[in-house]
Amino acid sequence: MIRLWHVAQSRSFRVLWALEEIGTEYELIRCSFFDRSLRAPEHLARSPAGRVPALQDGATVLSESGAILIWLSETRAPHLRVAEGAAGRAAFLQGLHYAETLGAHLANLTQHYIVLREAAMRSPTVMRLEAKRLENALRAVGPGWAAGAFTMADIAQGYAVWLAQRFVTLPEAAALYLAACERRPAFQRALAQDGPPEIYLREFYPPPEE
Ligand SMILES: N[C@@H](CCC(=O)N[C@@H](CS)C(=O)NCC(=O)O)C(=O)O
Repeated sequence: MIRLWHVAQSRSFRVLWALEEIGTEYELIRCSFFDRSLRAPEHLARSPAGRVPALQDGATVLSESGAILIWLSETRAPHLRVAEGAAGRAAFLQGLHYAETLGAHLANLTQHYIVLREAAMRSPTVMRLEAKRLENALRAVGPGWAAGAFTMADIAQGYAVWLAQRFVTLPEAAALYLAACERRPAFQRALAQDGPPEIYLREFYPPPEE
């Protein structure tokens, strides 16, 4: 049985969505960023940095969302990956890892808007810069799937685009891409499982004025 440690709206949504795409049984363990449970020794044994996602699959434990997506595709869902040597492999790898280019900006914006609660701690310059850089990076996404057909690369990227809409106006191709992700029944099932939001409580976080 697969067990997934998850915080609503976080990167563990990628894994939740992937599990719904695969249609396999799993146990969802909902956690919170705000109750120190991710710093408990038993969670640190699963995730050395005290983060989510963490996944247990039999004797295997993983705590990197990209690695988990690949693991799940290799063990259960070959249709959600592009195998080594197959056409589209480079685009698959590019899409999977490009999600981290988007993710770096999203992490910085999340630090500024959510984690740094007092205005004096934040840098309006960095907030504007990160929003601009995110918007520019999003121009490389969509409207089609990263590797031609839908794969784990789209789960990695799709989550980033879904989150990005809280910080920037999506470029047209990225907006079409997100709409295609949202039309997937597995995405909707994952959303229904996600749990009450506790990180992003606003629909949109505008950049500070100059
Ligand atoms: N590279 C990791 C990053 C995991 C990560 O940073 N997760 C965040 C949620 S999006 C987290 O658990 N943060 C809690 C913390 O930093 O204390 C992945 O992609 O899985």
